[in-house]
Amino acid sequence: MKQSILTIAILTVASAASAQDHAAHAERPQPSTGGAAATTSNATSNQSMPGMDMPSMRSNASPSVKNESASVPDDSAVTSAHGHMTPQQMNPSPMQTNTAPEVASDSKSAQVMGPMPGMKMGHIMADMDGVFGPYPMTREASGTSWQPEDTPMEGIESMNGPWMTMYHGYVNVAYDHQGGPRGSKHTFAESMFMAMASRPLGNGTLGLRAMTSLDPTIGKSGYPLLFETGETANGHTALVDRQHPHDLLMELSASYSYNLGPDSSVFAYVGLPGEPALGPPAFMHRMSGMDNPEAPLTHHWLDSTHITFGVATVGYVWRTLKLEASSFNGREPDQYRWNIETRKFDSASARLSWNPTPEWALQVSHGRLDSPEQLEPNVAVRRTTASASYEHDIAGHPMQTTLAWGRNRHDPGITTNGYLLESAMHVRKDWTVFGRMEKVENNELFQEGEAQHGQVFNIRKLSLGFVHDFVQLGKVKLGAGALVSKFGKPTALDSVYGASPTSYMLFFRAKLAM
Ligand SMILES: [Cu+2]
Repeated sequence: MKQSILTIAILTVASAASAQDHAAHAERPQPSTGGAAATTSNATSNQSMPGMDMPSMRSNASPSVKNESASVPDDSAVTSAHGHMTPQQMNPSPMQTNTAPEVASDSKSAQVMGPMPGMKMGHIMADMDGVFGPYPMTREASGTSWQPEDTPMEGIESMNGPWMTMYHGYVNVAYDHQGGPRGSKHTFAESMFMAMASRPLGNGTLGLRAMTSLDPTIGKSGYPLLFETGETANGHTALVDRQHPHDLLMELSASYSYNLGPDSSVFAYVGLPGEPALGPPAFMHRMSGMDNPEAPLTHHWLDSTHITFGVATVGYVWRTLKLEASSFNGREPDQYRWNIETRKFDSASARLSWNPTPEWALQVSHGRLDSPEQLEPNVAVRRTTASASYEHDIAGHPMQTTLAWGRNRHDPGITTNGYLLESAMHVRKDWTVFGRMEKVENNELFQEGEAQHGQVFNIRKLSLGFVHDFVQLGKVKLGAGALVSKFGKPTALDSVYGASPTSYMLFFRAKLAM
């Protein structure tokens, strides 16, 4: 465990150091959007959840061009404080990268090319305005959360009249082996499919989003995952050492943002289900975590509210800051995974987000979940989270690291903390390596009636893995990957979990890609 922690620490420090190298950053590989088969490491790994505002389209053709233009003055346009262009300043040829990626790597020649009507939008998207305000849409992640703007994008995008649509999705077929006496084996498929649409409306942007999952096919008790707890399979006993499946419907939401000025907006977001303003972006939507097919142990300390059945959020954006508040149904989904649940809005949260530079996304948030657990309806949870995500390149390879802390204060009851450090790096075109280190104070490892029920145990977990996308068929990339996990725990648990259990997963992945 110590060696592994050292490895991750070295990796993080090395990447932070290398990110200081601005030259390397500017040489980030260009997104190539010329056709289904033309993909780059930049284009393959991330899922932002953008919407797009055509009239505020900015001139730069890609995130990397954007970075270059900071040092190469662009006399064709006067950009605003955070790099946006007004509609009048908009370069008439934003489509050029779609046909000539090699030309697009030279921002000057890109700017003199003519428009290519009818071309796919491709990674122009990366420079569109967000759904919730006038900032780069690459800042937007799950729900109304923010990620670093420099996060590379992927997804299948297109324009239909004033509507911009975007699709993301994947299916992981995994063989899961959790070690030790409490472990077990299971083969299952987990999946997510998301469709987004947005259009300008008045002085703002209308956004719609739908997200579904075929996770209910895994079965009510989900898949084996040592030390994972939360939710229930039968309505009587808690799920322990298993990750619950997600519901068929993970999000059905609508939003409207109104621009108050060139760099500020107000917005409203409603979802059934949806994600309240609490925590960092959900694990399957942040680049640092999305390639890992396992749910984090910290899920119920950080981002478990991402599939809330009933939420309304209002927010205010000013430049790099966002302040938002949500009212929502705090109850976690029940064991019936195919339906929509409704319940009164009994919970509330607030979040302050700050993206000081394109590399960083910071947030602090607090919420009161009135009665989150079906099995403990009289217990409320006050959840506090803080997180920092850092996006950077190492010699042209995008890497994202997230550090997060969450605290659940049970009322009545005890207070527990969860910590997460995770990184993912695209080491080569179509290769991703990832690592996740967590520590949680878990008091739910034993069922009612068992001697150690309610006791708090310090659990640590380290996972390392990779995924390789080995072929692309049309808009579907096929990949294969593996990860292995080791655990740290008090010796008091040795008789239950074994002295040193090892878990691993082997998985095939199909995902939508440009
Ligand atoms: Cu979840």
